[in-house]
Amino acid sequence: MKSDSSLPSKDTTAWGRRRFLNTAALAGLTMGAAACTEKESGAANAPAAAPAAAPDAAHSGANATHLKPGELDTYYGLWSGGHTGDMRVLGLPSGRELMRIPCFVPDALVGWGITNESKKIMGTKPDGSLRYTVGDSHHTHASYKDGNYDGRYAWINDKINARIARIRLDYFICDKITQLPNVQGFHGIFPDKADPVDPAINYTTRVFCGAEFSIPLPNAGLDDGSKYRSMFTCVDAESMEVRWQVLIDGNCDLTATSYDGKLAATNQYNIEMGVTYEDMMSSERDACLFFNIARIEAAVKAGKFKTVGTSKVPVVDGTHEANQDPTTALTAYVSVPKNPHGVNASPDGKYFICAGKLSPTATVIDLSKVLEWFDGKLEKLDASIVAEVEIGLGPLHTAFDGRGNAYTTLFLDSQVVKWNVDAAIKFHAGDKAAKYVVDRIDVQYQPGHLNASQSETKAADGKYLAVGCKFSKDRFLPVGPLHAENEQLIDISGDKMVLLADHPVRGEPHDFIIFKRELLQPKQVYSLDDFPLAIKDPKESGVFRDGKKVTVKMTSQAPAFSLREFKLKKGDEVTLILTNLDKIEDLTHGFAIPNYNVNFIVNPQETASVTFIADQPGVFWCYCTHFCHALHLEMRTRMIVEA
Ligand code: K7E
Ligand code: CUA
Ligand code: CA
Repeated sequence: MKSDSSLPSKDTTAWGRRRFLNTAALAGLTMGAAACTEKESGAANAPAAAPAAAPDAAHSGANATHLKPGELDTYYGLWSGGHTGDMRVLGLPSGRELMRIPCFVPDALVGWGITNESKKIMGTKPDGSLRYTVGDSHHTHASYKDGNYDGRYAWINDKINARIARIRLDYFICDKITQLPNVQGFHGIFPDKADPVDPAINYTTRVFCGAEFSIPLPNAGLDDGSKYRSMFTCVDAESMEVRWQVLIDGNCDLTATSYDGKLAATNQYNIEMGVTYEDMMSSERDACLFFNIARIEAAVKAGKFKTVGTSKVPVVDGTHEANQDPTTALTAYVSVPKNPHGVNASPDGKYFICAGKLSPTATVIDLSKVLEWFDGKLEKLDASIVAEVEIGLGPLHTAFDGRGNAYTTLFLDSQVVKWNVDAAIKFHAGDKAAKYVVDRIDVQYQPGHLNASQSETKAADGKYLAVGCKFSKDRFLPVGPLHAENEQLIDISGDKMVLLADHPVRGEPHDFIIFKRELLQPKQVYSLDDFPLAIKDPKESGVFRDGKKVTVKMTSQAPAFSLREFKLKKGDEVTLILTNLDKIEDLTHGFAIPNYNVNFIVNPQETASVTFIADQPGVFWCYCTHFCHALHLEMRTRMIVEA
């Protein structure tokens, strides 16, 4: 057993608290059935030995976080927003939140879920109201070209309603949302990085989605849990239509893709296909399930699929039974220890790494060997496992520095462990002198996701590592029972990890990516032509009546709307279209209608519209809600609804 007892142990208060948390977490989360308990771990597993970073050690890393006023960050971070169902844009290393891009849940600042344009993207019921107003976003990843981000798109999942949203990274807006058919608990998401067949397509054209929960197919309320199934879904990156699905044994969780486009994978924690947590952890090993993308698409092309329920999406058979012959198999189930969590692709393109969660291990799978198996040249699929090493308690997610080191969160240990992949492979191969654990750092507390700058690209640069801690406990001023979570930034440029900063974050921190700012070229002013309803000249403004249907056309130019008032009749169905004719960067106007539940913004050269029934007679001062001018408060128009 690997031991890194060379690292100093210090019985600080933080250390004591960590022990307490571990015991509680183990008791509460795994009912003592995890591979080991805290007590045993000291003897049986790599001991968690690093002292907490002393407060005075903060900011002493080579990479500072503090930016002077006016200084710009050097990295963008795209963060999944958790329950607010949005994507957060951060500047790093400062950790400043720059933007929230609403996707799945209405947003009162921009009028997301209020304007007709955003409602169309979010999806409505027949009566025009929003189909969903809750979301739970976990994972976000961006489009690739040549193994690095190309700044076109990012995608984000909604676990509650199985929706995938696409963000345009030129305007930082959500432009499409697709609900996946016949799945629940859509969790992992990852774009491909190349086409498996056509080498000219060295960029993202597919997005893979893993469904965590199994359900009856079709979902007709079957109670027999053994018949529930889960599927792996491929969405077209451009059209956002669902291309195909794979029926599998077990479930999906996180998702990873290879740099050559040939393989995608999902970790599976429920190969038992259990419906209770005891069932789900009854097996000592679960799996990392690989998908042979070229073969799946050939099968779809050859018509070797069925459909489920009312969905027309082709579903191919990826079950064990149908994929016994490696040379025709669409899927390959590599065995990994008990209830693994994240699966991450190393930046050298060689490995997928599964974190053990209920096993204190990380499993390194050699992708070239998985491909050999698909070619019929590797007898045992599990021979693709080139390392399975103990790293600490509750491993969840892994990031990379581009120098051969992996960084894995240890949920139960409240640590990040830095380990060397090559040394782990050597150790696994029998070289017991190979020291693969390089460093450990305490984090505060119970970390889930982590990611390093450029970690999931070929250009991993090993500078910053951010960690999403699920608990903040004593790190911030108390604000009642609901605590902020704690996102921490760590300098990984040297041999030792150095904690740089704590940032409170509204729940629930999950996945994020960090990349160089040069990779994005955001546009700051829209083009009028982007909007079919644009009112290009203030002279086109007015009230246009067609029976009870009324269209109000208006423009904004600081500090005035083009209409000083507009008259409606009670009961009119009103569509109000507003174009912001201001062309200046940062000159946004808002439009609120009192008592009508309307508020939205129009950015420079943007057009937005709202539709409502003028059901309350009276005078309503519609006003600009976005400070735009010295006469911002005077920027109003009267909506007069005649009884
Ligand atoms: Cu990506 Cu948080 Cu949904 Cu792991 S999950 S922590
Ligand atoms: Cu326009 Cu304030
Ligand atoms: Ca299991």
